[in-house]
Amino acid sequence: SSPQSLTQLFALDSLLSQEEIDIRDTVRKFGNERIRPHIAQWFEEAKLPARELAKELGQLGVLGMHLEGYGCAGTSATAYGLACLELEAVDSGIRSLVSVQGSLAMFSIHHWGSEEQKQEWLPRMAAGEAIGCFGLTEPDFGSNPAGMRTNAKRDGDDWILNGTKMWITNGSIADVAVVWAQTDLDEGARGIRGFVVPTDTPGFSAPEIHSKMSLRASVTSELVLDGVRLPASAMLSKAKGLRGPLSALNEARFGIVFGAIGAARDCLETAVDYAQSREVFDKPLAGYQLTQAKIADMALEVGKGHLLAYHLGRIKDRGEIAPEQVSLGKLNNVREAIAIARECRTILGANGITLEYPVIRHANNLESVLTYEGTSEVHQLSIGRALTGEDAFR
Ligand code: TGC
Ligand code: FAD
Repeated sequence: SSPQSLTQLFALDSLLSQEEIDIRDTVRKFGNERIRPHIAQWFEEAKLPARELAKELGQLGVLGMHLEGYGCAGTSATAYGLACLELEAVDSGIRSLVSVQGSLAMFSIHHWGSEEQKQEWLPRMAAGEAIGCFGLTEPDFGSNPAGMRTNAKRDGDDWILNGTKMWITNGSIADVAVVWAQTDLDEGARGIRGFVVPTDTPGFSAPEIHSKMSLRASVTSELVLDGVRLPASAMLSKAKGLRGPLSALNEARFGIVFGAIGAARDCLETAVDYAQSREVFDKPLAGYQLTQAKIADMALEVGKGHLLAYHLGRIKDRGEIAPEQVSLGKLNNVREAIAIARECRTILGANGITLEYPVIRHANNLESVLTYEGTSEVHQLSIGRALTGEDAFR
């Protein structure tokens, strides 16, 4: 009988509106036509034409697409998730570019910034004419940002920032950095505040991190803040304490719930296609029960991952999503995606280790996705805390 797609098998489109399907299809077409033909080369050479791509992604309308006003499209959260899914089906690095721009940098300015900050940055960022980055992690503080050492001290009305941020996506290509720093405005982590830092400010530099074996089609950098002087107006005055950056993380993590499933789908489609044409012991690999068991089990997880993402999308669209619910999606979908990528690699045999197929690229990328935006252990602890009432982080 003729094979069905996973979307047909799970009747996934019946859960989406026509508008959501149209947005999904538009982003899929862009990904397949504009990015897919080049992505293996960009990954191999670790070179992403990010400035050019940002403008095209801006024209596509996906930068800050779920934000209202200031040139943003104002779509549903589910539509934003679907865009992430289609972009990550091509490469996690492209989804990262969009996540960091829209959900971390733009969201922080949109949610916590002054009217002047919004007017100055958001329209250009939505158009992809200005690129943003988000500096929370430090060399010694990743999972526990409360311990950050980067600090902002008053000098008259100005702020002087000193410190180092690490593993910052888009850092070296950014026009603006949202930097989180400890101040003496309050005690401990409650004193953490956000600053909007134009990257041409004296004292700011962003050396690129090289030799990554994962997310090679993505720019990752260190941010060095050496006496960066900013006016009082540079602070994100509405964000107080860790709630500021963690609220932005909820947005980006939500996109990853969808995105990771895109990478898994691409691996599964590649493996099914390969198994149908590859002959072993005189018949197609797809005709063996062991292969079909792998395919069926992976299809279950990809299908369930979609259902979980769509469900969380609906909860978020009602404005009711809790951080631990985002943790459920991020933990499950990234963990399953990485397992699927590895299983698909076995189906491709030796061909699976080359960049001729997307599978090993997705598998390697997903190692970063498992770690960033809260490691799987952080999300386990967040779910554990929600279910037991006990905080096991410390
Ligand atoms: P805790 O005491 O639990 O909370 C401190 C304050 O924050 C509030 N809060 C949240 N608010 C919004 N969303 C959340 N998810 C929140 N979680 C906590 C909380 O209510 C409290 O507010 P207030 O007003 O009472 O002060 O904080 P904690 O120090 O115990 O930390 C909790 C923990 C470990 C979960 C948190 O630190 C964490 O999530 N750590 C992981 C760090 C992380 O995910 N970093 C990601 C950096 S960005 C990145 O990776 C980009 S990758 C590129 C891409 O996205 O593509
Ligand atoms: P650590 O926090 O040192 O964790 C090491 C291990 O210890 C992990 O397995 C972790 O789960 C475990 N662990 C930690 N705490 C506990 C605990 N309480 N109990 C049990 N186990 C625990 N950050 C940004 O701010 N902005 C960005 O744009 C950004 N982009 C990134 C891009 C890439 C490609 C990568 C790889 C990272 C990026 N990050 C970014 C950083 C990322 O968020 C951190 O790497 C992540 O939060 C984990 O921090 P860490 O690497 O310091 O690991």
